[in-house]
Amino acid sequence: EGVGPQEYTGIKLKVLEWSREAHNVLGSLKELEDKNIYFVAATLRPETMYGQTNCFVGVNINYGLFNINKTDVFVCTYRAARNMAFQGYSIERGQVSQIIEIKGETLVGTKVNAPLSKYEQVYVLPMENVLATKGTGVVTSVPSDSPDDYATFQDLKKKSDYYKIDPSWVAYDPIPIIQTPTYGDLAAQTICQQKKINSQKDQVKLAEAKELVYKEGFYNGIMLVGDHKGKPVQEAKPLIKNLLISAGQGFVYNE
Ligand code: A2H
Repeated sequence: EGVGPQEYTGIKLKVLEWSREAHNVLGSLKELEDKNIYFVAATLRPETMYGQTNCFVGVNINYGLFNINKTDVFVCTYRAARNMAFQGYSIERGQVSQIIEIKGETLVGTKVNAPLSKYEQVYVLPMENVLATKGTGVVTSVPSDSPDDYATFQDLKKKSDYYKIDPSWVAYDPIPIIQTPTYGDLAAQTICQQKKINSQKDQVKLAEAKELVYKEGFYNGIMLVGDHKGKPVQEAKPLIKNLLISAGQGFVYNE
C-alpha cells in the first residue's frame, strides 16, 4: 500500500440479468423495482475500459446492495459504500443505506454492461486474489493489459468445471486497445507467455509482470481505439476518465 490517498475511477457496470442464484435472493425485493443497479469497480487505468471482457468478484467476500440516490443502487463492499457516503455518493451524507448483503459466489454469472467495451454484455466471474480491503472489492477485467486479469481469465477458460462457471461466460477474446513497443498490442498476454505465468496463483511472477506492463503502457503506450485513438496513454488517460464521468458511467473514488 502506498502512502496517502489513492485516487481511483469508479466504473459503473449495469446489471442486465442476475445469475440464477442471485435472482433467487434478489428477484422479489420491492426495493429494487425500477432501480438501475451497478457493480462498481475501482480502477487506476480508466483508458483501458475499452478492453473489458468481464468483471471479477471474490467468492468468499461479502458484498452489499446500497442505495446511492433515488434511482441508483451500487453493488460493492460495505467498506467502500461507507467511504462513498463521505464522498457524495449516498442518500444522506455519511450514512450507508444497505438493502441486503450477498456473498460473492451468489453474484457469479450475472450479466452486466461494461462501459466502453466492444462487448455489449459480459459476465461477473470469480477471482481468487480480490482483496476485500481495497477499492470496492469489484475488479473490472482487462486481459489485454492486466496480467492478473489475463492469468485469471485463462484459468477460468481452462478449468470452467472447477470454477463452476458456464464456458459461454468466458467465450471472449482479449481486445487489442493499446500498442506498446516492447510487448505489442496485447501486452499482458505477451508478458504472461514470456514469463510462463500459468495461473493466477503465480503471484511472484505476476507482481513483476504487472509492474513492467504498467510502466510500458503508461510511458510508451498508444491508444488503438476510441475517441482518443492515436494519442499516447499518458495524454488519453485523463481525457477518457472525464469522458466516463460526463457520460455518468464513472466517478472519482478516493481511499
Ligand atoms: B486495475 P492498487 Cl488494465 N483486489 O484496473 C485486487 N485488485 C484490485 C482490487 C481489489 N479489491 N481493486 C482494484 N484492483 C485492481 C485495470 C488495470 C489495473 C489494468 C492494469 C493494471 C491494473 C483493469 N483491471 O492495476 O493496489 C484494479 O485493476 C495494476 C496496479 O490500488 C486496479 O486498477 O495500486 C488496481 O488493482 C489497483 O491497485
